[in-house]
Amino acid sequence: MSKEIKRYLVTSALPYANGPVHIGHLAGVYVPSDIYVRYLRLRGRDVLSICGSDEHGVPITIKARKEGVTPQDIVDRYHALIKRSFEGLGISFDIYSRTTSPVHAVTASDFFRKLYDEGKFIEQTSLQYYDEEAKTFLADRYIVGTCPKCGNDRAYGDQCEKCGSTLSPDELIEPHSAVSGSVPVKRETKHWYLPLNLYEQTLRHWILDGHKEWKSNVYGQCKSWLDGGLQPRAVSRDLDWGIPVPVEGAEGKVLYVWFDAPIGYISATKELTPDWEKYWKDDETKLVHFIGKDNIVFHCIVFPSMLMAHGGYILPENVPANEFLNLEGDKISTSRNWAIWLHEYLEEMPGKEDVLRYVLCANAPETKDNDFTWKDFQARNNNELVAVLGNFVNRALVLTKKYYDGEVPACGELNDYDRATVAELQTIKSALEENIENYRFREALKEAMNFARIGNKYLADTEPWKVVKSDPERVKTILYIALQITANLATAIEPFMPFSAAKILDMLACSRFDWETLGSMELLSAGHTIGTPSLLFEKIEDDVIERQLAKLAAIKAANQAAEASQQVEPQKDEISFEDFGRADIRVSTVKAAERVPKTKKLLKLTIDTGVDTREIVSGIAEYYSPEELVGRQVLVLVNLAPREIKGVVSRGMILMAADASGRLTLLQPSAETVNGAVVG
Ligand code: B3M
Ligand code: ZN
Repeated sequence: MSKEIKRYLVTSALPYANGPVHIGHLAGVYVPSDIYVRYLRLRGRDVLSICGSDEHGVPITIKARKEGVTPQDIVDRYHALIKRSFEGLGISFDIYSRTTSPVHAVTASDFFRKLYDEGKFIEQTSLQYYDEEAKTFLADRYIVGTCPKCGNDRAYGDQCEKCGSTLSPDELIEPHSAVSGSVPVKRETKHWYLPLNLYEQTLRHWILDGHKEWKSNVYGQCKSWLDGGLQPRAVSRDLDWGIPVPVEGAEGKVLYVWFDAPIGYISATKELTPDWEKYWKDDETKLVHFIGKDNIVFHCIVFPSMLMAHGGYILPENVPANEFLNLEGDKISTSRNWAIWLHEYLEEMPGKEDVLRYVLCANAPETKDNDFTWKDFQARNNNELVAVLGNFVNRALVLTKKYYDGEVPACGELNDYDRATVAELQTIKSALEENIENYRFREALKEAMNFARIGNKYLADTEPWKVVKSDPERVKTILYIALQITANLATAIEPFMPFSAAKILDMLACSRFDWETLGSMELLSAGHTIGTPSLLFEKIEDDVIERQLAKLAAIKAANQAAEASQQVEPQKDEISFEDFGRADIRVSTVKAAERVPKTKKLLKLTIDTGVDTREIVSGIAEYYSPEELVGRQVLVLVNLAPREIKGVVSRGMILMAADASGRLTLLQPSAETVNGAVVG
């Protein structure tokens, strides 16, 4: 018999405080978790929503070093920005804490110490890279060298960002320390490991037998980790930023960030309520972790093993991880600034918080990666929020204002169509609940929007604005029903679009309805006076979207230029002085220029080489217009064998610089030079 659920503990992955939050984080984790907790609150359930900044780990120390500030400066900056951004989008955590909090330091070190004292760790000494100048061990990311795969001389000890290869420091050519630049040496160091293999059977039973209902992407990943066999996992690091390992002789060692961070859920709950143990240790609590797919192993394998090793804690009932959201067909990337940052969205699109919540839910990568496009954002706003939800609510309210001075009219006799409409509306509640309880938020949103779709159709079919002259009593019934549907919408959309739900209640001049009343046609009594109607949503015009697309285009161009500047063609084979001497290069002037018909890249140039005047075809049309070339001096290889190109005999070649992205730049003398001057 399944245990009775008395309370809910909902955690959301702690975002790293080394950068802002973007739409990928929101779609993957925070919008779904907020929908879920808002729904539970509406149903009167006892629920805590826990989150906070994940403030330790190597990336934060790297960013701090790059900026010449302390890691604390970095996390203070981004913790505040992230917290403010979540609040701006209506993400309603009950606490948004941080892992540099004093409560967390105590909680995490006590947790470690208990496992240490009870012999739950393996101690192992291994050889790690050490920087003798900076007197510090080096995490893999702190070792740089040449990638053995592609020759990139700025590859890291764990990854080459140019070719994407996963590396180990031993594979790097000429490895050196990113801290001091010196060549690192190997030195013995002791660390503690959690023997995950000891929990493998228990995990197999708990997950593979006990949670077949988990989302297939989560269940599948857990199965492959378990089938691959679990290994002991390091829970400490040689780093000076993090929670110090609370063991004698562990100077310079801190808890591994993935050991420390999940305990942040527990410490945040402690900060929130003295009853924290009820939520974490009582098996009548339902614990749900909202995360992205890259965190599945930590929340389904590592953290549960830690909790089992410690003893006394409940395990998660579900971990509904989402897949990834892409942006305009490209992977979202913090390092390449290829993202829509939440704080920028809130600045640039004030009043459109619910539009983003709506689009990210409607497009959520619940079972597979999905793509966000600004065109789709505009279409959903204009065709669904404005044209259906906004239009319906506005009509119901404006007509009530117009015909009855804002008073809810009495409902007359229902006809068959009314009854059929009401019956259809009353099927929504259970479908909405079923989908939310099973983390299918895209489907749930469609159900909530059905109140507006059915309402819109009801008004379009009954046409009160036409009937009002011939049958005013009928119109009272029609608008009475339309107003009840509007009141239902305020409840149904609250988890998804809390700002709009509040606006509807305000326009109806009433307070929140109880979730259990969903589907009722008696929420607003006849005679109740509504407030002032206003538009819930505004149409988004093309120029707004074009500005956002232009912003992304500029980011893409900057990335291409940056990548090109990093990619240098390897040097060609050596040639003799005589070899080079055979090339005859002259300073020349462009006398005329025109596009070669039916081609995108070619120009036909008439060139005065000083030796003669000739025609040369050059593939520079994408970079230079004919007008800007006439009169310009260029360098021409004049003794190149003639070639016919698109019907033009081209005699020679104009010298260009081509970077790795293919961008072409003209080479020209630094001062006016006589045509025919020999280049050597
Ligand atoms: N800081 C977020 C990430 O991997 C990571 C989650 C911690 S939850 C305990 O993007
Ligand atoms: Zn590489």
